[in-house]
Amino acid sequence: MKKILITGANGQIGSELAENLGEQIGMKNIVGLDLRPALPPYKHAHEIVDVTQKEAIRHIIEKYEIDTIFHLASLLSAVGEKNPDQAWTVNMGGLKNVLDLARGTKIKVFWPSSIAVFGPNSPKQNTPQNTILDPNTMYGITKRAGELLCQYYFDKFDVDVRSVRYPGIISYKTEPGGGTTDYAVEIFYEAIKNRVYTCFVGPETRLPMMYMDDAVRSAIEIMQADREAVKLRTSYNLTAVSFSVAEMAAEIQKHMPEFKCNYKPDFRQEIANSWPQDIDDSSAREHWSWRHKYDLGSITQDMLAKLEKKIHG
Ligand code: VAH
Repeated sequence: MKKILITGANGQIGSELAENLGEQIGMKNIVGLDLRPALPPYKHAHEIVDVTQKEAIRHIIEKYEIDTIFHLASLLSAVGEKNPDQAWTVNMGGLKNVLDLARGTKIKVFWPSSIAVFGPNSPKQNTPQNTILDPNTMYGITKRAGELLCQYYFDKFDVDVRSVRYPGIISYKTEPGGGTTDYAVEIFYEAIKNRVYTCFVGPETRLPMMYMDDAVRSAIEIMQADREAVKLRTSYNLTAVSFSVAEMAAEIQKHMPEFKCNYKPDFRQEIANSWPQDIDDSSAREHWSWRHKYDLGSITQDMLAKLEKKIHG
């Protein structure tokens, strides 16, 4: 990976991936791409491009001699349910553009799928790599269709595209943008700001989660794995730890006894109910040695410490 393009560079994952990769290979070798101007502080090149415009992406690839693309630009689950047509256009059109541009080149592609590919009839516990996949959100449908597109481009055109099914991702640097798992970030911000949070899903809602440090490392590690080690070319189940909102609140109260979590479920409860409660990611652990580092305790400790500094200086 010498010259890296990150689409969705302003997003929750993109902004931290750019920083982490820039530290590894030099910021001069990182190009961010997004619909909006770069968010300060940034030190890499940044281009304002709509990923549904293939020729505009081609121009950036040629301009910077890109050899690796982390294609993160996407509408997430909650915002996708409010804008299903746009979710299809951006999520599927953007991915196909990137895969087409990689075709016939040596460009390697990383693309994040999601546990949203599972649906109401997928097993909820220890969800296996291969099982019923009946997503009932537009976001989940685009992620499952995207996985099949990645397999097709690998089989038919030898595009070296690699993918993981991310769980909910928790981070403090960039606020999340319209996902069902946003509650797992908002709860920390509200604990620091107001000592109280009203959660949009119920207390027993339990989903697979991952700290951003683990998420960024997983993307880099799968891209650095030997080609033969990446045996699955749809997408790998990936997780760190599962917990309920009530368990999160209790963990925060160990640091902040006065914290209170209230509950007012909205449309996102139904989305969360359709997803697994915990994931079997043994294929990722066996094929390319995936290992998570953060659990609920260390996530909570780091989030509260970092947000205290971010919010109160
Ligand atoms: C979302 N954060 O909530 C994303 C993720 C598993 C959830 O794909 O839409």
